[in-house]
Amino acid sequence: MANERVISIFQGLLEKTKELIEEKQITHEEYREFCLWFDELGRTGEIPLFMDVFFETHVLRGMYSGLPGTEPSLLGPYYIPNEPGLQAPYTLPQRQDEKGEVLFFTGNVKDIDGNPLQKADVYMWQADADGEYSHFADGIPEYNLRGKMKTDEDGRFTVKTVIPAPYQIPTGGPTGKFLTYIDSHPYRPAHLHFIIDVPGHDKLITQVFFEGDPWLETDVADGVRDSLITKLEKFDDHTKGSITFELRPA
Ligand code: MBD
Ligand code: FE
Repeated sequence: MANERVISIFQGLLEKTKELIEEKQITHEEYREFCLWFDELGRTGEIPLFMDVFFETHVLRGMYSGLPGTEPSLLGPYYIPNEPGLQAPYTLPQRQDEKGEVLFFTGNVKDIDGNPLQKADVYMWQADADGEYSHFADGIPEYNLRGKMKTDEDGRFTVKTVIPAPYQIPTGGPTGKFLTYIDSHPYRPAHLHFIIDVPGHDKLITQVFFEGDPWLETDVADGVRDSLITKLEKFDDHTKGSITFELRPA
């Protein structure tokens, strides 16, 4: 990043913060309390969580508003690189007794003119049926419910997984405490995470949500976009869902 840009952004941040402190006449006691809370945010490792919950959506709105193609959504704090490459027919790595309803999810990857994009790299990760992510909760195997796939000759992939539960921000930590202070609930609607990467196109980082989820309207991280909501179809022993991803030219 150019030095001037760093300077201009950091100066803006400082100016607005200083102004706010004086405008709200923040008390010395409030200031001291904030310092302790901020320190706790760092010590508990929740800075990435707090940032993505409160600010990432605004970065995306600034970058992508009005552009054609599938809307990006939050990368969030829980992506882990080097996920296992899976072989078709795809099943996300899961425990033998993995809880939750079986979901067959199909993604159709296209360019903005509707042409299928073959051999796109598709990275997927999600919470389990308890709303927990592997690598961030105890007792879940490495790379559980995480994997890398490729689209077929029709620009499509289908993966067998389980329906994730809505995600709850840990309520005991500083981010959860902050949500209590501001009278906000700690939930994100259930979602699947995707990164779709194919040469010649803008890498798409997005999420897919499910119609009828109780937290769609009030997602604490404000990551929901209408075009990213899919309607699940229930069958006797499984559920199906699908969405079309349209990638912009690079
Ligand atoms: C999540 O699972 C998530 O996707 C985001 C953006 C923030 C917090 C938790
Ligand atoms: Fe998530």
